[in-house]
Amino acid sequence: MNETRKRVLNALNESDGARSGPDLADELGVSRAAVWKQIEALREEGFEIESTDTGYRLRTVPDRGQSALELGLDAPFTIEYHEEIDSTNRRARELAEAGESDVVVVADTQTEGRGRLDRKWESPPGGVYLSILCRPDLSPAQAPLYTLAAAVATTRAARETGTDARIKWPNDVLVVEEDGETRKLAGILTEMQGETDRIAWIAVGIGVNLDEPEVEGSTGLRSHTKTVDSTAFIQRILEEFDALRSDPDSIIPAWREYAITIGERIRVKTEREEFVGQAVAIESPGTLLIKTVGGTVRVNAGDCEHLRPEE
Ligand code: BT5
Repeated sequence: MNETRKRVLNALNESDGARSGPDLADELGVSRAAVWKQIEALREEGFEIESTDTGYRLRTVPDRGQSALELGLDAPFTIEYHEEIDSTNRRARELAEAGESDVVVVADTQTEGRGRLDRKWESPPGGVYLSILCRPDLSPAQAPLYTLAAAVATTRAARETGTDARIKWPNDVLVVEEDGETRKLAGILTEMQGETDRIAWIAVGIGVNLDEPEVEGSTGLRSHTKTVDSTAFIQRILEEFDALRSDPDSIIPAWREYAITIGERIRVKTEREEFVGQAVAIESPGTLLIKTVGGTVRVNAGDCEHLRPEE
């Protein structure tokens, strides 16, 4: 958000009464015209700002949008908001190539939402689609940690709304229904550009269903909880993600807390191989250990299917 706009909005938001234009201009060290311009811009974004005899008063905040997302966000990200975009990950890559960092691209709907391996991510309007672009001081081999961090952050934010969200290795956030079936609530797609010993940039894409999409085996947050404030929900994901990235040692223990994969009989398909066995552990940076008849194998990436014990 424009820095002056952000400060005008914060000042209005923190004030109990109305704030006069000259007063705001003095406090922020900008011209009255600049304050007025930002008030108009905020109104265009959907903020209801009343003009009274004593000045401006903030009445309501819009449900979505860049300023609403940045207001009160306790994480050092700039938001780029789109009502519609092809893919937030595609846009994050473009921003990365332009040298940006710590930007989150958020969209209300995507026309070409992507899953892993060129799969499609259904992105109807009113869902949560975001990509966090950052430049961590990590080696490319440690990148999976960020996927796990995103899964933990999403799971925690979903659990705060009252949904019993869990994680399936490596990147699915699921809800275990009463009949024992699992349904996919969110997916994560991490893309990056690596140098030999350091990540140049990483874009962590997170898609969360609010309403249930027309995809078999999927669910939405609103099927489990009556009201979801999508702006607050996105902010909680970003705040949790930021806390986890600043303490990378906390990521794997947090992931284990919510994971349903460990101890399960699973089938994992990697690009070239397929393993069936029992998931016994996860190791940094996200390697799954599977006990198979031929011995214990370690896999870093793949599609994981939970099997019934007798299969
Ligand atoms: C994922 O892939 O789960 C990663 C999804 C990442 C989406 C986000 S949205 C913001 C950012 N921008 C993007 O363009 N992408 C990211 P994967 O594990 O490959 O799962 C894909 C499979 O999930 C599909 O083949 C479908 O079977 C299923 N699926 C598609 N849309 C879904 C949805 N909305 N909800 C649940 N399942 C879905």
